[in-house]
Amino acid sequence: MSASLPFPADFLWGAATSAYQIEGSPLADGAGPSIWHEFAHTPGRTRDGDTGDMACDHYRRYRDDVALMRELGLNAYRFSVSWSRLLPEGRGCVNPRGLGFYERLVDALLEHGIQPMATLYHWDLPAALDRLGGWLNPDSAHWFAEYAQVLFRALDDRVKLWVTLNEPWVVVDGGYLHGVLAPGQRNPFAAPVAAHHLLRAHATAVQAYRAEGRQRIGLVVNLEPKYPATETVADLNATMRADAYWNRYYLDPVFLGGYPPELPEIFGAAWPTFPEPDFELIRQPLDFLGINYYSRQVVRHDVDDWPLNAGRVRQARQTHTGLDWEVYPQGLTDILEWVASRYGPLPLYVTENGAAFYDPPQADGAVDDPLRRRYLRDHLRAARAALRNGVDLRGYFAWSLLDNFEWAHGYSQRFGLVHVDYATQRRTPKASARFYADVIRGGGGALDAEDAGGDG
Ligand code: IFM
Repeated sequence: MSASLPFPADFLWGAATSAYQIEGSPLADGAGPSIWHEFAHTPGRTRDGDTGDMACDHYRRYRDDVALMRELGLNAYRFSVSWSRLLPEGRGCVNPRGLGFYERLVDALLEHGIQPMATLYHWDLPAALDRLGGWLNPDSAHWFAEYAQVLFRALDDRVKLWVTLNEPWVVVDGGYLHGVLAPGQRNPFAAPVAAHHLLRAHATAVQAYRAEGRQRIGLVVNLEPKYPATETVADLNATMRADAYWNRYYLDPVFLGGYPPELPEIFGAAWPTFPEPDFELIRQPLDFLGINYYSRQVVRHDVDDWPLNAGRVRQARQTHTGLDWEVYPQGLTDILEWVASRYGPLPLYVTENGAAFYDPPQADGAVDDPLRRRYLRDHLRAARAALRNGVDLRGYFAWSLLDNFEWAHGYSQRFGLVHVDYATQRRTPKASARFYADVIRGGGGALDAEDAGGDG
């Protein structure tokens, strides 16, 4: 394939969001609270006390948002389902009004020729289940499969791509180890247990899907390639540890049947022994893998650091996003190729990729975001390079369709292709959205145009 050849004709050009980050109305129509509702309402947990109470008001404006997707030419949309809208107590009685919202959303997408990719868990565990121990409770796998079954039965005739979990690494690292995300625990002994139960939950839902689902199901992980700062043995070892913790922790058990050997060393006394049969369960064959890619890490051994942080970031300070994440498109090519070679040829999707930059509306209301536009261009080129090198890449989902609630950062970080004025809920496609629409219309050809990406 030459540099200028377009993407495959059936390539999915999408954008992604998640329930708590955009929907608003978290308790509407009989929904139960999620851990994120409770966390955001706890003083001091999010920037400026921001919550998802209103967010992008997507729960009430979803039809307009779907029309906007159509206007931009998207042929796919990745969203997540709020577990506690469907099952207010996390299990037991189904709330038909909660389910009805997702049925109407999926129908609206299909009416507009947009393929839905539905994620079952994007961090918003029902608070009722957290009170029973949440992901630390071994029963969580069964709670999750029961919830998944409700969705499979209702929507498998219309949803062709299902995702069990979004970024289990973040759920555990932020929610159970460092306490910066819901449910806010800081406990190295809890973290590996939560991780293991998430993997069991993923696998149990896949098993349930195989029993009655007819389409395709996969997992989404966040990956960040690790590069040693120097070739010294200490830096190389630190890089291996960082890679095990970030990139192999969830994929090795799913595809290879066991945890990376570095993990017991990293967790020390906090690393438990897991029942052997669990590994057979966890290794369920998947139809695809979704990769969320944002940045890379350059690793240097740091002797004073606790092992989990050994090899903390020493970035070459070039371009960075609003969250201080280095912009490094080559890392996307590298990670896609690494996954394909380590875990075998399987269909891949870039299920999230994007950048937080703040670009306020101009006097005429337009929003110009040259850095995001360039980020998008360069990462799409990087994805295409992986395709050209033989990676079975089936689609790309920009994060995010809309500016939204960026978890503990509240509304201070804007990742959207579309600007949201939170006071009026007015949506304004940014220049990056228009650029993406051009790219989609031309099957990728616009990536090679002279002025692609707004360098100037
Ligand atoms: O906003 C998040 C999303 O919920 C999960 N992946 C990373 C995004 C940017 O931080």
